[in-house]
Amino acid sequence: MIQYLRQSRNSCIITAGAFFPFFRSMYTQMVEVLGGQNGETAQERRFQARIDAAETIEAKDWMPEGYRKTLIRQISQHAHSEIVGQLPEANWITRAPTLQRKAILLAKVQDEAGHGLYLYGAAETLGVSRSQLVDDLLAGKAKYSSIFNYPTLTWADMGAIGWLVDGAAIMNQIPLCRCSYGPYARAMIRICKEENFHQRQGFEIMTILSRGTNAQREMAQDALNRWWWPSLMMFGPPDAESPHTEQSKRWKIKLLTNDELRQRFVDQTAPQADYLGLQIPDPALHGNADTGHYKFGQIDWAEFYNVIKGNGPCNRERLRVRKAAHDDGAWVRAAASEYARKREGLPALEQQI
Ligand code: FAQ
Repeated sequence: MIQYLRQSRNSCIITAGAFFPFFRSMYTQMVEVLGGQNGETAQERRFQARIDAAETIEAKDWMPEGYRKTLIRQISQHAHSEIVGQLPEANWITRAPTLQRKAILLAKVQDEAGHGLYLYGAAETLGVSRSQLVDDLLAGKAKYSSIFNYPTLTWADMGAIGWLVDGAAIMNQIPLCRCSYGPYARAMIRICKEENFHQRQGFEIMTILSRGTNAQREMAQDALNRWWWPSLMMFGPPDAESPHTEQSKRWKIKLLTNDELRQRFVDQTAPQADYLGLQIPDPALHGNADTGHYKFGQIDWAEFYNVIKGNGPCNRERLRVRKAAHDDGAWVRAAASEYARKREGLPALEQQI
């Protein structure tokens, strides 16, 4: 009915507007109030035009509520992934085979904490507090990447995580450096530089193991067997089952779809496995000379949905450890707040000098 009224009113005014400029301006004002044909308001259309023109949206700009909510959801899930993602690797810091390996792994795990902080900071620009986001994570209400719910059983898992998990993360995150929301895009630039180093250190661990003793080669193959399929799941459900992709692409919060990124990852990684002399655990995997892409087998989506519902091998353990770390850090947060409070009472440093 509303649509009918709009159409008949519009056709009437357009005819009159052709003769009288006054009617035309009145018509424009009406559209501002009534919204576009697909129910978008004029403000929303102007916003979409900015996105289409590749303008960057900043925190103080007007944005549709759905855009804000989608960003908060995605950025906070991403931040949680970085923080929870520290746990599987931290498990190996004390057991790294050499002092050098320990130092590298420690630096990597610290980098992940930094990534979490940049991302919580980017989410805060959208009007949500970090403590609220962290509470949601600890209460089990917020998602984080499925990949971090798998156990790290051997040292080769540190290689497989760097090579595959960081490799998948970079594949997904490089396009995000050009996403429409400025604070997120800028955080991603720095994160991607560090992820690149993470991926290389993982590939180097796999190279050393795959050229080592039989036992080391077997350990590397076993890690690849366990991490391959979960790494493909990191990109999210198939496009046909992804409720958010279409709108997120329109808003340029996502630049490529889940399936497009997954395909790029397989195309990049399969030759790397050949170089290592390791076998990707997928009998259906083969290069297709006509398309220039690798075809790969069926992903077990039932496993993916089970993991994101909280029933993966380590979901409960990850949240328990994260919560314990948060509780143990309460005195640090209290001390930092007290320090900040005391400093607020002091004149700025420049004035003191
Ligand atoms: N795990 O409609 P879509 C890293 C959820 S960082 C869990 O396709 P969307 C660094 C999704 O949230 C890794 N949940 O959703 C590192 C949604 O649930 P909701 C994290 C998943 O948002 C390395 C529902 O399924 N990276 O690894 C997953 O358009 C090593 C429907 O899905 C990012 O977060 C999943 N894998 O696309 C750290 C990158 N996939 O909210 C330590 C930014 C989907 O409706 C060590 N995020 N879901 O309840 C993104 O690009 C997107 O959010 C996707 C999902 C692609 C992850």
